Amino acid sequence: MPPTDPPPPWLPPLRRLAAKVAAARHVVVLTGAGISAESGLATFRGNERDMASLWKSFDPASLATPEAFHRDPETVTRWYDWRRLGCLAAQPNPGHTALAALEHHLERAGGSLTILTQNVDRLHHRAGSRNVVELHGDILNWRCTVTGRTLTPPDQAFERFPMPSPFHPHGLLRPNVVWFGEPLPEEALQAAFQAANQADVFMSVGTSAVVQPAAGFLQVAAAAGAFTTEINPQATPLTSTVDAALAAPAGVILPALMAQLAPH
Ligand code: BJW
Repeated sequence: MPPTDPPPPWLPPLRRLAAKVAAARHVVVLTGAGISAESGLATFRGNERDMASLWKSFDPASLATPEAFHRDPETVTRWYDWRRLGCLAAQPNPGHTALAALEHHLERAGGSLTILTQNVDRLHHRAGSRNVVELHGDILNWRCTVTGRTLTPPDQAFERFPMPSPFHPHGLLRPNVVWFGEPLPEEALQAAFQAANQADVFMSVGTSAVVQPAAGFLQVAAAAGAFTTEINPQATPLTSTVDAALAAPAGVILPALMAQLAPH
């Protein structure tokens, strides 16, 4: 008999998670930049060795705030337009696809999957997920700073920086994202609290869990009795609090979870 590799350390917690998901009615997944890292999009604070973290070259406080936009709209607009084009060029990866499959799997059994995403890249939608709550908005649509009306810019780069708004003579276009110090969209916030309170299983996937209020939803779910889990190669403030921590990439664990639930 040829020697076999030892099972990965995440297999026992994965089996526990699969058993909980199989028995669950409502599953909620909070996602962060890490789930899109395997699509080639840089994270904000991750310390991946093979890709530049967005925040390594730019201080977040200097770009992701309304004050930064008002102080230097050209730099902020250029940075977001560059990222917008990167998101359009990226493709969903096996982690996104597995979550879309999990939604179908749970719905066929009368249950539900809700994705609470901090990501603005729309890759969950493009993978086929339907029940997606965008906590921090999206980068593909932009809105007028005066009227709030949104539009979808063309697939190529903006030609002028910053973009004047077509909706108001004194307005600028800004990305339809949530910056530090801005409130999350009320509808998204309410949907997130409701989903977290009803969750039987809550998974935190690919987020450093340092940005509030998103990072707090896992505790809301735990207080309401949910089984909690984290999928992240690196430890976060949530790691020691969850029922099962799986220290591996989302693109490995989520397809493996689907394989446990629906083996072919
Ligand atoms: C992998 C992987 C692989 C890699 N597989 N994993 C309470 C206490 C303290 C402060 C606050 C508080 N409440 C509010 C605040 C202030 C602030 C805040 O949280 N600050 C903290 C940083 C201290 N929060 C806010 O300001 C929020 N607004 C608010 O609360 O408003 C209240 C209000 C009410 C009424 C009136 C006015 C105000 C808004 C937060 C907005 C966040 N915006 C950003 C930018 C969005 C636009 C853009 O994309 O540019 O959102 S910041 C940035 O961080 C972005 C992300 O969504 C967010 C979270 O980052 P994420 O996704 O976790 O990424 P990383 O890079 O941090 O982590 C990646 C992880 O993936 C790593 O752990 C890797 O290990 C892992 N990983 N490969 C799995 N293959």
